Amino acid sequence: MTDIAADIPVVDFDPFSDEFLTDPYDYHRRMRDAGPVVHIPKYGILAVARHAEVHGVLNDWQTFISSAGVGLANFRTEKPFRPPSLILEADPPQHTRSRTVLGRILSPRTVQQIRPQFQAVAEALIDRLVEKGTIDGVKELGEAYPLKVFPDAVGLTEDGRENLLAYGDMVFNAFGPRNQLLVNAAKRVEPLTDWIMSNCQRRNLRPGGFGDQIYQAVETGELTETEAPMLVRSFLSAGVDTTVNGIGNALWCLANHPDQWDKLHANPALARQAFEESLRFEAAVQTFFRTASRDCELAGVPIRSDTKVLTFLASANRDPRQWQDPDVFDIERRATGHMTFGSGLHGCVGQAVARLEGELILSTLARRVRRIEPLGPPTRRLNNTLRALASLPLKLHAA
Ligand code: HEM
Ligand code: OVM
Repeated sequence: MTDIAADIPVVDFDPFSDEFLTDPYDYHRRMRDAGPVVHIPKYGILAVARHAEVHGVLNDWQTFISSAGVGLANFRTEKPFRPPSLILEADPPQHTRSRTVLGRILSPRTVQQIRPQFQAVAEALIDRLVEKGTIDGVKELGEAYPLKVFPDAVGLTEDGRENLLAYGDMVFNAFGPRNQLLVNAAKRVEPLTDWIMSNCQRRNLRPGGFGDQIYQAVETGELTETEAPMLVRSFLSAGVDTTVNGIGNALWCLANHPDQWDKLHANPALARQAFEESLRFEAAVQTFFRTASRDCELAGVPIRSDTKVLTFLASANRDPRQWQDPDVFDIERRATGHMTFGSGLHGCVGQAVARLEGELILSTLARRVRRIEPLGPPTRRLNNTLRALASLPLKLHAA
């Protein structure tokens, strides 16, 4: 642990406790109001919860690095639970090598190409669910859709795809402390590691898919043989649980704000904006860490080299210093500038794919469903990083 100046405002709660994770918003407000940088003694870390400082930290990658890990663990002193990601947990120049390839594979042109297929699956799935009427919005829509379209696009075989959910749950829990959430997730995922790594091998990836395209970068000399499977692993780690919860949270927002649903139903062209506002309002990814690479200052606050800094993306999204009426869910507001995809060098490389999935689910629902009725309260799935639902009982009223 590094020494932290005594005059930095202290907040004495645990951002990875069940109470905090269940309902973080009041804690977020207290952190924002305490100061631009706060001290969380429980973990010997600093944190930023205002939009300006979250943005500032994420856009200064030389001072606030990722290669010491973007979770609580400091890779300089603690062994990572798995070999570090070559993109997420890397700084330039390694980051640049990886990002160039993944950025090209997930380019706007690719997204245009996959759109018809992603749309057809959304329509077939939603037709079936509307006919059924009563559904679990998490299992049957939030999970079912990404679990079909994303592995198809990567080029995975059919069997075992549900393993991606448990793996993602583990990866995102592992950014937090070794609490009970992580211990439980680790137990579930232990038998799946072999499946994951074997699905990162070229022989198991359909020619032409995102996974195979990573291996094509080995042929051109951009990547090495050992880098390729590790970057496929990044897709399998980051590409499913994120959109599952992005879609699940959007359904939850819309089911609970019938006036906003009515607007979307009247004008399905608002689907993209509605998904963006849901990402702001209920951020699927709540937090990421950085590590100070040198003694520095942030908003006038001195920070020692090697200090872990926790960025509260979800809190930046509701900072009244940045947003008008931040606690109002309004699908017609300009929600861009939210921090749910991060910002700067590491800003989500998959965000165009994520937006495509969200848009297609919401526009298809808007056209086929008159009303989304919540049937009782949802249940939460607590995760150290993700804002996730376990179930969301809904009745879909056909249009
Ligand atoms: C990076 C969120 C979907 C792949 C990130 C970061 C965030 C994020 C916050 C930045 C991490 C940091 O700064 O340390 C989300 C959310 C998603 C989503 C909320 C869905 C709603 C996806 C998808 C893919 C993906 C669909 C894959 C196709 C990645 C990768 C990185 C990343 C590989 C690392 C980028 C880098 O370090 O340069 N994502 N993501 N994400 N995301 Fe996403
Ligand atoms: C990766 C990775 C894992 C989890 C999340 C993520 C949000 C990336 O393995 O590169 O981005």
